[in-house]
Amino acid sequence: MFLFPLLPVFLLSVVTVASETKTCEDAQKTCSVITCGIPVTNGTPGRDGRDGLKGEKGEPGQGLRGLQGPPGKLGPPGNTGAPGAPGPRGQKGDRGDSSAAETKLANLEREIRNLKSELDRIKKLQAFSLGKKSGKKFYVTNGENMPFSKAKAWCTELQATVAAPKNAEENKNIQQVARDNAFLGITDEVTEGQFMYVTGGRLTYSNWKASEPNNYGSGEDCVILLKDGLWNDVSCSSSHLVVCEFPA
Ligand SMILES: [Ca+2]
Ligand SMILES: [Ca+2]
Repeated sequence: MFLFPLLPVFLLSVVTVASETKTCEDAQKTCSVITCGIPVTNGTPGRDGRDGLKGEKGEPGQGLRGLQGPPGKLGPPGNTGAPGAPGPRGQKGDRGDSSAAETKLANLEREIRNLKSELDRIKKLQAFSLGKKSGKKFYVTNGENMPFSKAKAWCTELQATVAAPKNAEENKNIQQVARDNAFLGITDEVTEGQFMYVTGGRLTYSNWKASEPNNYGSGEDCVILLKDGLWNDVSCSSSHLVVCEFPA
């Protein structure tokens, strides 16, 4: 009841304010808020309004893009990867030439067997032609006369030695092969008067002719087998038959 009489005044004020507000809104189109606020003399400043709704995202800026920088440093090498799976098995290769080598070897072996056989046959033929007995030394001459040094060289080249009889039988065999004066592998070149085998060792058998050895003239250090089987010391530089001796 107390407020009732004031209602018209209040309503009037509201109308007035509304009227003023409308006028201000119209005025805002052409003037500033401050200008509009001036006529309101009795109002108090409103409280700060709430934040408005979030605006739409703006357009990207139009600034100039910077130049591309230089490439960065090479990074450190990565870790070694795990080994890959084994590849597929390859095709079988061609057959090696071992078979060819084996064939060649077999041919060589056959050739050697043939050569050995041929050599044995020739040895037997020669032994037969010279009347060689099995298990006995083998004597060979080429029928030429030469100094003792040359005779020695010939026998050495044949991997033999100058014939040197160790007993009467061998002496006879050499005599039969030579059929003429032939050097024996015996000298006293090292110590005068002391005859030795050229292969080493003192004589174990001798068949000197009477009055020999006599070291005649300027000296005789070599020995020859005479046609009758007796021995004589002669000069080593004189020439006589060479008879080479091969082991039994
Ligand atoms: Ca002598
Ligand atoms: Ca003599």
